[in-house]
Amino acid sequence: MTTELKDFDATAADSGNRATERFRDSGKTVALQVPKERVSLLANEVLAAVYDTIRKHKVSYDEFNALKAWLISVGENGEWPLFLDVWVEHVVEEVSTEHREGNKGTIEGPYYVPGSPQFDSPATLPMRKDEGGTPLLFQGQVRAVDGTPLAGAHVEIWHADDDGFYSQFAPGLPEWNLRGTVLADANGIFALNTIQPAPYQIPTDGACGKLIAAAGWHAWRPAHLHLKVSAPGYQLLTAQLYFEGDQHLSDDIASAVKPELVLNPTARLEGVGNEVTYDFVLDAE
Ligand code: MBD
Ligand code: FE
Repeated sequence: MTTELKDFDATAADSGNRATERFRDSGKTVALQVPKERVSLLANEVLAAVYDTIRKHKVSYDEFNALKAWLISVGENGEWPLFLDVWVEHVVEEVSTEHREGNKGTIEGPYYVPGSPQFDSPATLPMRKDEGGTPLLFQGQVRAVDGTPLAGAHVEIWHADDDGFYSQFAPGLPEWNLRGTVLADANGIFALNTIQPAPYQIPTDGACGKLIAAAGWHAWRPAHLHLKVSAPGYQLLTAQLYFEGDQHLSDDIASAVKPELVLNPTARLEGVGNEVTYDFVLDAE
C-alpha cells in the first residue's frame, strides 16, 4: 500500500484526520464481530458508571451540553484515535498482556504505519542529512523466554524527531523519516543508528488539547521510541522505550511508562552520541 502524501498542516485536525484514516486502513476492524451479550454487558456497565458520576456530582445541563459539544469536536478533528490511545489504551494493553512472561510492552499509540522499509542489522534509520538530536546507537538481542536467540527477528521502530514530529503525521518530513524495520542477525542480535527523540506534546489545538486545557492538565509524554518486535511463532511485542532522567516519566499523559521500559544510554566510547543495549524476550504463541 502506498501513501498519498497530501499537503497538510501541523494542526491537531490534520494529524488527527490522518490517524483516523490510518486506523480505517489498518484492517483492525475487518471481520470484527463482538457478540451481542458482550456488547450489552460492556455498554450497560459503562453507562452505569456515567450515571453514577452524574448523580454523585449533580452534573448540570451546561456541563452535559459542554460534553456534547466536545464529543462532536473530537470526531470533527479526527481525534478519536488520539483520545482513545492516550486515555484508554493503556488499560486494554495491561489486561491483554497480563499473562506474558517475556518483555513488558506498552501501548501502540496513534502514529504507527505498517510496511516501513527493511534493513539488515546493523542499520541506520532513514533520516535527513541534518537530522537534529543526539545520535543514538540502539542494540540488543531478541530471544525466546527460554533464552533461544530468535534469528531474523523483526525490530520495527518508529519515533518522533527532535521537534516532536512523526513522519506522515506532520508536514514536510520525508515519508519514512525515523521509521524502519531492522532484521536481527542469525543470533537474534540487532543494532540500529537513530537519534534520541524529544519529549512529545500531544496536539494542543484540537479537542484533546481543549480537554487538557479545560481540566488544567499538561499535554506531555516523555521522549520515547516505539517498537514492534516479532518473530514467526512468537507473540508480537508492542513496546515503547523511554529515557532515564526524562522529566515526564512519572506523569505521562498516556500513562504508558513502566519501569522495565526505561533506557539509560551512555556516551559512546567510539563515535558521537550515545549508545544503549536492550534485549527483547518474546513469548511463544
Ligand atoms: C504519541 O506519540 C503517542 O505515542 C501516544 C500514545 C499518544 C499520542 C502521541
Ligand atoms: Fe509516540
